[in-house]
Amino acid sequence: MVLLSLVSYVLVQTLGLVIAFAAAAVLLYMILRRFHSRAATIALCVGFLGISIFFYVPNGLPRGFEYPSFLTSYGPAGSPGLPFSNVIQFFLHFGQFERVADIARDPNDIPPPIERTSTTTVRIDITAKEVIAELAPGVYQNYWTFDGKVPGPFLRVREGDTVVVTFHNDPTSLHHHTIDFHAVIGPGGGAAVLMAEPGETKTLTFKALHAGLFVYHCAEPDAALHMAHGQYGLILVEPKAGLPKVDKELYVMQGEFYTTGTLGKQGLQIFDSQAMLDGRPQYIVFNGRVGALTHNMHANVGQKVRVFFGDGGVNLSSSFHVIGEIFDHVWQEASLTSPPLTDVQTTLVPAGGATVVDFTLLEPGNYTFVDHALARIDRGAWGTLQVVGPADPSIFNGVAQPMAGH
Ligand SMILES: [Cu+2]
Repeated sequence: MVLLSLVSYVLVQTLGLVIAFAAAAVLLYMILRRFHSRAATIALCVGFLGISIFFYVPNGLPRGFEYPSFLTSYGPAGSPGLPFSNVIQFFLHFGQFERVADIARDPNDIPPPIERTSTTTVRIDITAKEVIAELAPGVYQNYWTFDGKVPGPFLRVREGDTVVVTFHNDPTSLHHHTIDFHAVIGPGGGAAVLMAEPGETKTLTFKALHAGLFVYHCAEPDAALHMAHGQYGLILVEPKAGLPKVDKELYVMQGEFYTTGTLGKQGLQIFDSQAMLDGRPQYIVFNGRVGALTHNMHANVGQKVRVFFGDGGVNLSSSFHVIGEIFDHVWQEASLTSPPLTDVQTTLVPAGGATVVDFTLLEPGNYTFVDHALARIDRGAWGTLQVVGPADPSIFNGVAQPMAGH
């Protein structure tokens, strides 16, 4: 069904226009023939076709085949377009991609805080996998993932630890993949070492020298192209003294998806490289898809909540805000060795960056996480923390009206 919708989309976009122009040309020929000689009619029809092609090729054809192998790139390597042979490969191997029922990483899927007081060797196993999943109801995306979810797994180590990463590129992948850890000091953040062909396994050992919350992402050229398919995650390097205790931790990452179909267009989507270069995503979401965080974030009045928030981009910075809350602490740009800011409403998170915030829940109700460039909530960038417990009228009192998302 999904494949059929894609095929019909391409046919309608590309062949539909050709057929329409051809039919118009035939009609034109029949009309002109009544008034002109054969030679004059043919000359007029050729002129008509020439004008049609002149307008159609730059507008219709690139949209129809959208997979732009033709894009120019001045980047250091690769192109944001994909080789046209990938289209054929994709259809030939369409059956081998795993259909993931829910691409969203559970925001509660975080390893517990580190209790040990000494350094150790931590072993991490990650698999790059290309899958098909829903980006929004009825809208399907070919995701490139770490461990089959977006974002990739939340990794947690302690400052000074030695980290051994074993990276597999699943045999069903069509592309090379790798990982650039922003927590690594060394060429490419390890990307050159971990570069793996489909079916290959690579290993990297690094020392986590700096505490902080770091983004990791695929850096296989073109890196933006891979990140715009969902390949990013966070690695927390806890400071030696640890972080102040909280009652609940949540893992949220913002990301963009560039589809040729406009917002809400059903079926399997073709990636729009030109929109990515232009920085015009159709979807801006938390944890991989529209609606990923609407039902799975719960807490109680009196609890202190920490959010590890990262921005996978690939183009946009995020103005992270929780509606109805004030951040008690913001470790700005996820620097855990600097003192946190206090009493912050909205914090700016750069593409390829992160933040750590905590806040205290004083009133029951729904608290909506947003990118406060608020038009982006219409593209999917929101989630809801549901808080239960006793109300305190001395802090907040009034008759609440029903309000979606609040
Ligand atoms: Cu990749």
